[in-house]
Amino acid sequence: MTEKILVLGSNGQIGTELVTALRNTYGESNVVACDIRRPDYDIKNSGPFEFVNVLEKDTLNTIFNKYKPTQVYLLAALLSATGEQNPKLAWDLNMNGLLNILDLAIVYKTAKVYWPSSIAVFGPNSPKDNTDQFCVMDPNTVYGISKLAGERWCEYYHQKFGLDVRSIRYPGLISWKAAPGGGTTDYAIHIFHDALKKGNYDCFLSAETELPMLYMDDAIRGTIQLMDAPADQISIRSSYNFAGLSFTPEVLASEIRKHIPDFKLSYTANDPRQQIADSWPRSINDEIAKNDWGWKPEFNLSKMTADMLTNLKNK
Ligand code: AKB
Repeated sequence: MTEKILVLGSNGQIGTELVTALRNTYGESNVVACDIRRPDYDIKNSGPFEFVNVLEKDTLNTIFNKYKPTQVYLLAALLSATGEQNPKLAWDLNMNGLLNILDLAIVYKTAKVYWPSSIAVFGPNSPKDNTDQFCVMDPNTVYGISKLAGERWCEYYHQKFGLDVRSIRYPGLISWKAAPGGGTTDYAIHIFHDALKKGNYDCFLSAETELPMLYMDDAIRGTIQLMDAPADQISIRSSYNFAGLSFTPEVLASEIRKHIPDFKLSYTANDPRQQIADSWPRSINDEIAKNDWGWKPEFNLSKMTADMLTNLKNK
Protein backbone atom coordinates (compact mmCIF):
# COMPACT_ATOMS: atom_id res chain seq x y z
CA MET A 1 0.00 0.00 0.00
CA THR A 2 1.26 3.50 -0.84
CA GLU A 3 1.64 5.59 2.29
CA LYS A 4 0.11 9.08 2.36
CA ILE A 5 1.53 11.06 5.26
CA LEU A 6 0.40 14.35 6.81
CA VAL A 7 2.87 16.31 8.93
CA LEU A 8 1.07 19.01 10.92
CA GLY A 9 3.40 21.67 12.27
CA SER A 10 5.84 21.03 9.42
CA ASN A 11 7.70 24.36 9.72
CA GLY A 12 8.98 23.82 13.26
CA GLN A 13 12.29 22.51 14.55
CA ILE A 14 11.27 18.84 14.21
CA GLY A 15 8.93 19.18 11.23
CA THR A 16 11.56 20.78 9.02
CA GLU A 17 13.79 17.71 9.29
CA LEU A 18 11.07 15.07 9.59
CA VAL A 19 9.35 16.11 6.33
CA THR A 20 12.63 15.82 4.44
CA ALA A 21 13.41 12.40 5.97
CA LEU A 22 9.90 11.08 5.23
CA ARG A 23 9.97 12.43 1.65
CA ASN A 24 13.29 10.66 1.06
CA THR A 25 11.68 7.37 2.11
CA TYR A 26 8.10 7.66 0.85
CA GLY A 27 8.44 10.04 -2.10
CA GLU A 28 7.93 13.80 -2.25
CA SER A 29 4.31 13.74 -3.35
CA ASN A 30 3.29 11.30 -0.59
CA VAL A 31 4.27 13.54 2.34
CA VAL A 32 2.05 16.59 2.79
CA ALA A 33 3.58 19.38 4.87
CA CYS A 34 0.96 21.39 6.79
CA ASP A 35 1.45 24.49 8.90
CA ILE A 36 -0.30 27.68 9.92
CA ARG A 37 2.56 29.69 8.37
CA ARG A 38 4.07 29.64 4.91
CA PRO A 39 7.38 27.77 4.89
CA ASP A 40 10.32 29.82 3.67
CA TYR A 41 12.54 26.93 2.68
CA ASP A 42 12.67 23.60 0.82
CA ILE A 43 9.49 21.98 2.12
CA LYS A 44 7.14 23.94 -0.11
CA ASN A 45 9.24 23.34 -3.22
CA SER A 46 9.90 19.66 -2.66
CA GLY A 47 6.30 18.45 -2.22
CA PRO A 48 2.72 19.35 -1.34
CA PHE A 49 2.04 22.03 1.29
CA GLU A 50 -1.28 23.02 2.92
CA PHE A 51 -2.16 25.85 5.27
CA VAL A 52 -3.72 24.22 8.33
CA ASN A 53 -4.61 25.44 11.80
CA VAL A 54 -5.01 22.32 13.94
CA LEU A 55 -7.69 24.09 15.97
CA GLU A 56 -9.93 24.45 12.88
CA LYS A 57 -11.68 21.12 12.64
CA ASP A 58 -13.46 21.93 9.35
CA THR A 59 -10.16 22.69 7.61
CA LEU A 60 -8.65 19.55 9.09
CA ASN A 61 -11.61 17.54 7.88
CA THR A 62 -11.13 18.88 4.34
CA ILE A 63 -7.44 17.94 4.43
CA PHE A 64 -8.14 14.42 5.77
CA ASN A 65 -10.84 13.99 3.12
CA LYS A 66 -8.53 15.23 0.35
CA TYR A 67 -5.51 13.07 1.20
CA LYS A 68 -6.99 10.12 3.18
CA PRO A 69 -3.70 9.87 5.12
CA THR A 70 -2.35 6.49 6.20
CA GLN A 71 -0.07 8.21 8.75
CA VAL A 72 -0.36 11.53 10.58
CA TYR A 73 2.36 13.28 12.56
CA LEU A 74 1.00 16.04 14.80
CA LEU A 75 3.87 18.34 15.80
CA ALA A 76 2.07 21.69 16.24
CA ALA A 77 2.43 22.78 19.88
CA LEU A 78 3.45 25.57 22.23
CA LEU A 79 6.58 24.56 24.20
CA SER A 80 7.47 25.07 27.86
CA ALA A 81 8.75 28.64 27.90
CA THR A 82 6.27 30.19 25.43
CA GLY A 83 3.49 28.14 27.02
CA GLU A 84 4.05 29.90 30.34
CA GLN A 85 3.57 33.26 28.60
CA ASN A 86 0.18 32.19 27.29
CA PRO A 87 -1.10 29.24 29.33
CA LYS A 88 -4.65 29.15 27.97
CA LEU A 89 -3.48 29.18 24.36
CA ALA A 90 -0.92 26.46 25.17
CA TRP A 91 -3.63 24.28 26.69
CA ASP A 92 -6.03 24.92 23.80
CA LEU A 93 -3.48 24.23 21.06
CA ASN A 94 -1.76 21.28 22.71
CA MET A 95 -4.94 19.58 23.89
CA ASN A 96 -7.67 20.39 21.39
CA GLY A 97 -5.24 20.08 18.47
CA LEU A 98 -4.53 16.52 19.63
CA LEU A 99 -8.18 15.61 20.20
CA ASN A 100 -9.11 16.93 16.73
CA ILE A 101 -6.50 14.68 15.13
CA LEU A 102 -7.36 11.61 17.21
CA ASP A 103 -11.04 11.99 16.28
CA LEU A 104 -10.37 12.47 12.57
CA ALA A 105 -7.91 9.56 12.53
CA ILE A 106 -10.77 7.34 13.66
CA VAL A 107 -13.28 8.76 11.14
CA TYR A 108 -10.84 8.41 8.23
CA LYS A 109 -9.31 5.11 9.48
CA THR A 110 -5.78 6.52 9.57
CA ALA A 111 -3.48 3.54 10.16
CA LYS A 112 -0.97 5.28 12.46
CA VAL A 113 -0.74 8.56 14.38
CA TYR A 114 2.43 10.05 15.88
CA TRP A 115 2.31 12.70 18.60
CA PRO A 116 5.34 13.85 20.59
CA SER A 117 5.35 14.12 24.36
CA SER A 118 8.24 15.49 26.42
CA ILE A 119 10.34 15.12 29.56
CA ALA A 120 8.14 18.05 30.73
CA VAL A 121 5.62 15.42 31.89
CA PHE A 122 7.88 14.97 34.92
CA GLY A 123 7.81 17.44 37.80
CA PRO A 124 9.55 18.49 41.02
CA ASN A 125 8.67 15.23 42.81
CA SER A 126 9.70 12.90 39.99
CA PRO A 127 13.06 11.13 40.52
CA LYS A 128 15.86 13.28 39.04
CA ASP A 129 18.29 10.62 37.84
CA ASN A 130 17.65 7.78 35.43
CA THR A 131 13.97 8.70 35.69
CA ASP A 132 11.73 5.71 35.13
CA GLN A 133 8.92 5.35 32.60
CA PHE A 134 6.46 4.97 35.48
CA CYS A 135 6.99 7.19 38.53
CA VAL A 136 5.55 10.21 40.33
CA MET A 137 4.53 12.74 37.66
CA ASP A 138 3.53 16.20 38.82
CA PRO A 139 4.35 18.61 35.95
CA ASN A 140 4.05 22.26 36.96
CA THR A 141 4.16 23.93 33.53
CA VAL A 142 1.09 24.17 31.34
CA TYR A 143 3.14 22.49 28.59
CA GLY A 144 3.95 19.55 30.89
CA ILE A 145 0.35 19.32 32.09
CA SER A 146 -0.92 19.29 28.49
CA LYS A 147 1.64 16.64 27.48
CA LEU A 148 0.74 14.38 30.42
CA ALA A 149 -2.98 14.76 29.70
CA GLY A 150 -2.27 14.15 26.00
CA GLU A 151 -0.43 10.93 26.84
CA ARG A 152 -3.47 9.71 28.74
CA TRP A 153 -5.72 10.57 25.77
CA CYS A 154 -3.43 8.67 23.39
CA GLU A 155 -3.58 5.57 25.54
CA TYR A 156 -7.34 6.00 25.93
CA TYR A 157 -7.93 6.19 22.16
CA HIS A 158 -5.74 3.13 21.69
CA GLN A 159 -7.60 1.11 24.31
CA LYS A 160 -11.15 2.28 23.53
CA PHE A 161 -11.01 2.65 19.75
CA GLY A 162 -8.00 0.56 18.72
CA LEU A 163 -6.21 3.61 17.27
CA ASP A 164 -2.54 2.88 16.54
CA VAL A 165 -1.07 5.98 18.18
CA ARG A 166 2.63 6.13 19.03
CA SER A 167 4.64 8.66 20.99
CA ILE A 168 8.05 9.57 22.38
CA ARG A 169 8.88 11.80 25.36
CA TYR A 170 11.51 13.98 23.70
CA PRO A 171 14.27 15.50 25.79
CA GLY A 172 15.76 18.85 24.64
CA LEU A 173 16.40 18.54 20.89
CA ILE A 174 19.58 20.00 19.46
CA SER A 175 19.69 20.87 15.77
CA TRP A 176 21.12 23.35 13.29
CA LYS A 177 18.66 23.37 10.36
CA ALA A 178 15.69 25.22 11.91
CA ALA A 179 15.38 27.50 14.93
CA PRO A 180 14.13 26.02 18.22
CA GLY A 181 10.56 26.84 19.18
CA GLY A 182 10.50 28.49 22.62
CA GLY A 183 11.64 25.75 24.98
CA THR A 184 13.66 25.68 28.20
CA THR A 185 16.36 23.56 26.58
CA ASP A 186 16.91 26.07 23.72
CA TYR A 187 20.09 27.39 25.35
CA ALA A 188 21.85 24.27 24.06
CA ILE A 189 21.26 25.52 20.50
CA HIS A 190 21.79 29.27 21.03
CA ILE A 191 25.16 28.51 22.62
CA PHE A 192 26.49 27.09 19.33
CA HIS A 193 25.28 30.06 17.25
CA ASP A 194 26.80 32.60 19.65
CA ALA A 195 30.04 30.64 20.06
CA LEU A 196 30.61 30.87 16.30
CA LYS A 197 29.32 34.43 15.84
CA LYS A 198 30.55 36.18 18.98
CA GLY A 199 32.88 33.83 20.85
CA ASN A 200 30.74 34.12 23.99
CA TYR A 201 27.28 33.20 25.26
CA ASP A 202 25.16 34.46 28.13
CA CYS A 203 23.24 31.42 29.36
CA PHE A 204 19.76 31.71 30.91
CA LEU A 205 20.24 28.48 32.89
CA SER A 206 22.80 28.09 35.69
CA ALA A 207 26.17 26.35 35.29
CA GLU A 208 25.12 23.17 37.10
CA THR A 209 21.69 22.68 35.44
CA GLU A 210 21.87 19.19 33.98
CA LEU A 211 19.14 18.23 31.50
CA PRO A 212 18.44 15.31 29.15
CA MET A 213 19.15 16.16 25.49
CA LEU A 214 19.16 14.47 22.09
CA TYR A 215 20.67 15.33 18.72
CA MET A 216 18.05 15.82 16.00
CA ASP A 217 19.52 13.11 13.73
CA ASP A 218 18.90 10.60 16.52
CA ALA A 219 15.44 12.04 17.22
CA ILE A 220 14.33 11.72 13.59
CA ARG A 221 15.81 8.23 13.22
CA GLY A 222 14.21 7.08 16.50
CA THR A 223 10.82 8.56 15.59
CA ILE A 224 10.69 6.84 12.21
CA GLN A 225 11.98 3.61 13.80
CA LEU A 226 9.10 3.70 16.30
CA MET A 227 6.56 4.36 13.52
CA ASP A 228 7.99 1.47 11.44
CA ALA A 229 8.02 -1.01 14.34
CA PRO A 230 5.43 -3.84 14.19
CA ALA A 231 2.44 -2.96 16.40
CA ASP A 232 3.01 -5.98 18.64
CA GLN A 233 6.40 -4.55 19.67
CA ILE A 234 4.79 -1.39 21.07
CA SER A 235 4.02 -1.94 24.74
CA ILE A 236 3.69 1.75 25.67
CA ARG A 237 0.70 3.58 24.23
CA SER A 238 1.05 6.72 26.33
CA SER A 239 4.59 7.81 25.39
CA TYR A 240 8.04 6.22 25.55
CA ASN A 241 10.86 7.53 27.74
CA PHE A 242 13.66 8.39 25.32
CA ALA A 243 17.25 9.37 26.05
CA GLY A 244 20.39 10.42 24.29
CA LEU A 245 22.78 12.33 26.52
CA SER A 246 22.69 14.61 29.58
CA PHE A 247 24.93 17.60 30.29
CA THR A 248 25.16 20.97 32.04
CA PRO A 249 25.91 24.29 30.26
CA GLU A 250 29.42 24.15 31.76
CA VAL A 251 30.14 20.69 30.34
CA LEU A 252 28.81 21.71 26.92
CA ALA A 253 30.98 24.85 26.99
CA SER A 254 34.08 22.71 27.74
CA GLU A 255 33.31 20.56 24.71
CA ILE A 256 32.84 23.67 22.52
CA ARG A 257 36.23 24.97 23.76
CA LYS A 258 37.90 21.94 22.15
CA HIS A 259 36.94 23.63 18.83
CA ILE A 260 36.84 27.32 19.88
CA PRO A 261 39.44 27.58 22.69
CA ASP A 262 38.60 31.19 23.66
CA PHE A 263 34.86 30.60 24.00
CA LYS A 264 33.45 32.32 27.11
CA LEU A 265 30.28 31.39 28.96
CA SER A 266 28.46 33.74 31.35
CA TYR A 267 25.17 33.32 33.17
CA THR A 268 22.01 35.46 33.54
CA ALA A 269 20.42 35.14 36.97
CA ASN A 270 16.67 34.92 37.65
CA ASP A 271 15.45 33.78 34.26
CA PRO A 272 11.99 32.14 34.63
CA ARG A 273 13.19 29.16 32.57
CA GLN A 274 15.50 28.15 35.45
CA GLN A 275 12.52 27.14 37.56
CA ILE A 276 11.17 25.00 34.74
CA ALA A 277 14.56 23.31 34.23
CA ASP A 278 14.84 22.66 37.99
CA SER A 279 11.56 20.75 37.91
CA TRP A 280 12.75 18.32 35.20
CA PRO A 281 14.88 15.16 35.44
CA ARG A 282 18.65 15.21 34.91
CA SER A 283 18.62 11.90 33.04
CA ILE A 284 16.07 9.45 31.66
CA ASN A 285 15.77 5.66 31.73
CA ASP A 286 14.76 4.54 28.23
CA GLU A 287 15.17 0.77 28.71
CA ILE A 288 11.64 0.05 27.48
CA ALA A 289 12.20 1.77 24.09
CA LYS A 290 15.52 -0.10 23.79
CA ASN A 291 13.95 -3.46 24.60
CA ASP A 292 10.67 -3.03 22.69
CA TRP A 293 11.93 -1.77 19.34
CA GLY A 294 15.70 -1.56 19.51
CA TRP A 295 16.20 2.17 20.15
CA LYS A 296 19.88 3.18 20.35
CA PRO A 297 21.23 6.75 20.12
CA GLU A 298 24.30 7.36 17.92
CA PHE A 299 25.42 10.84 18.98
CA ASN A 300 27.41 11.44 22.17
CA LEU A 301 28.53 14.89 23.33
CA SER A 302 31.71 15.10 21.27
CA LYS A 303 30.13 13.79 18.05
CA MET A 304 27.14 16.11 18.43
CA THR A 305 29.27 19.18 19.18
CA ALA A 306 31.55 18.57 16.21
CA ASP A 307 28.56 18.03 13.89
CA MET A 308 26.73 21.15 15.11
CA LEU A 309 29.77 23.38 14.66
CA THR A 310 30.64 22.00 11.22
CA ASN A 311 27.10 22.39 9.91
CA LEU A 312 26.51 25.85 11.37
CA LYS A 313 29.82 27.06 9.92
CA ASN A 314 28.79 25.82 6.47
CA LYS A 315 25.26 27.19 6.68
C1 AKB B 1 11.20 22.46 25.95
O1 AKB B 1 12.27 22.85 26.46
O2 AKB B 1 10.09 22.95 26.21
C2 AKB B 1 11.25 21.32 24.97
C3 AKB B 1 11.00 20.01 25.65
C4 AKB B 1 11.98 19.44 26.56
O3 AKB B 1 9.98 19.42 25.44
N1 AKB B 1 12.51 21.30 24.31
